[in-house]
Amino acid sequence: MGSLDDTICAVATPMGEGGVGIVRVSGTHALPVASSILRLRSGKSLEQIKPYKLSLGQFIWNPVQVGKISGIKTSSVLDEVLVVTMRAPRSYTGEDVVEIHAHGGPVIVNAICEALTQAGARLAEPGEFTKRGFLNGRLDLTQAEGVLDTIRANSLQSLKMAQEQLQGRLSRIIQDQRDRLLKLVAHLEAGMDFVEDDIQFIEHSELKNGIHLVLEEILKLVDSAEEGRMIREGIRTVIVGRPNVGKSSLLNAILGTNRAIVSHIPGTTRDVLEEAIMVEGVMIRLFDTAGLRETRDELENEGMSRATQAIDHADVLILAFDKSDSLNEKDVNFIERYTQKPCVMVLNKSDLPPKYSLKELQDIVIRTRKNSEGVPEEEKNYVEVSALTGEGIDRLKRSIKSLAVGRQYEAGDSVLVSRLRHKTLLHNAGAALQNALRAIDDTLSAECVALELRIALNSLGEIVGVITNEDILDQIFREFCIGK
Ligand SMILES: Nc1nc2c(ncn2[C@@H]2O[C@H](COP(=O)(O)OP(=O)(O)OP(=O)(O)O)[C@@H](O)[C@H]2O)c(=O)[nH]1
Ligand SMILES: [Mg+2]
Repeated sequence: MGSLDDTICAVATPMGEGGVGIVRVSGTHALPVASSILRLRSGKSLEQIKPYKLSLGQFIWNPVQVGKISGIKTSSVLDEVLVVTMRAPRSYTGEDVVEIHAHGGPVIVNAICEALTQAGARLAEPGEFTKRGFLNGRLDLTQAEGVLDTIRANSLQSLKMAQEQLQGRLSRIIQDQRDRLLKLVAHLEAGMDFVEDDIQFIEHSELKNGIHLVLEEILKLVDSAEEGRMIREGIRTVIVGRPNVGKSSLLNAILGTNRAIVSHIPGTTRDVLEEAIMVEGVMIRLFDTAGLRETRDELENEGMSRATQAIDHADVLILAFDKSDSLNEKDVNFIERYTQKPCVMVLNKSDLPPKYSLKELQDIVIRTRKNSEGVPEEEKNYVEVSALTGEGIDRLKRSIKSLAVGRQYEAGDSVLVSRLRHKTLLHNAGAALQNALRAIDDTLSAECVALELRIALNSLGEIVGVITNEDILDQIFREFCIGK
């Protein structure tokens, strides 16, 4: 990515027709560069107007600058615009920034960018504004990622989580743990200089206590990562069951549309169908799959192999049963195979005379799973529904959501980690701290303990970006759009 000395510009709003199109300019020369293509109604230059206040003006097509391309020979007004300046360091990038609010048409915003580049700016790369904000200390790396997650949020809960990250809740926890560790390392390393005199700057018990406290916080964050990921990406929920139990009918009933083909012929569904719904602000990604049975039908077998792949990647399974058809050996096998993941047991066709009760199914599940370490049985994980009449469908939706996303987060008192990058680095930090504790127990030298603490410190530093390199930054900012 280009140097910080350049003045950059880009269209900040999506390309296409709209009420407004915003072009952003940032850098040391942002004001003079933008001034040269604008004429303000007040007659003032951008340097003279009050920052953070909108001013009315015109975008002037200056033939000296861009006439070569357009063929227009005389100076002409191409749009009426509103302009705002933000002065360094009190701007998103930490530099002087100008925003030009024009009408939202691709020709207008592109012409403004073209004129700006003729006047000395350069087109920004994806994420370059945010990267400058990071390099100028306006936000740390987790906050920059929070910006991206805010833009990409697919549900209200994922937006809330992204905003918490942007506001620095995760950063603060990480920084607090780094500060604690830095103090411990400082004591430890001070003691290393006086090892001959047998002077200890920190007692073993105090050192261990301190490490335990940090480790506890880190493990809490690692534990939250699954839930965080599901809130960010949506809960992958796969409907599984024997043919004809009503899986596709369930998908349709949950969506409230006629999305999947339904028929009385077993083996109707072949491809995996995906649709999304929102439940209490969380996105549920629903997958309908082919019914599972033994068959020689080539296409059906392909469907089942796709179903199996979907099951492998699922966060939650909806195990669908037909309550109007007796349970048999196959259902028991089925339960054995698929209840290792969090699942909601759905007894469909509750509008028809039942062949067994919910309690009977529950007993089979408990018997089948007694030696497994699956998710504990809970009443709420069993739902009787009728895909035909819609009875029980709302309860089913809430069950899926509450199985994946805990109440703790919704109560607003815990911070969730949602990115694999953070989880991996936290995991590394935790492992180093555990090594440090072992080194103390094995009475290894202070150097060994300090080394592990330094590894943990580096991992935590990488999360917030205190420690970083160009590759990591490029990887993170590449994900952004141009103009952000
Ligand atoms: N009475 C009643 N019939 C239902 C209900 N749900 C589904 N059916 C019927 O059951 C039959 C099978 O439904 P599907 O939704 O195609 O079943 P499926 O599990 O997707 O079947 P495959 O795709 O073949 O695996 C159809 O005739 C549906 O109309 C229900 O709640 N009540
Ligand atoms: Mg089907």
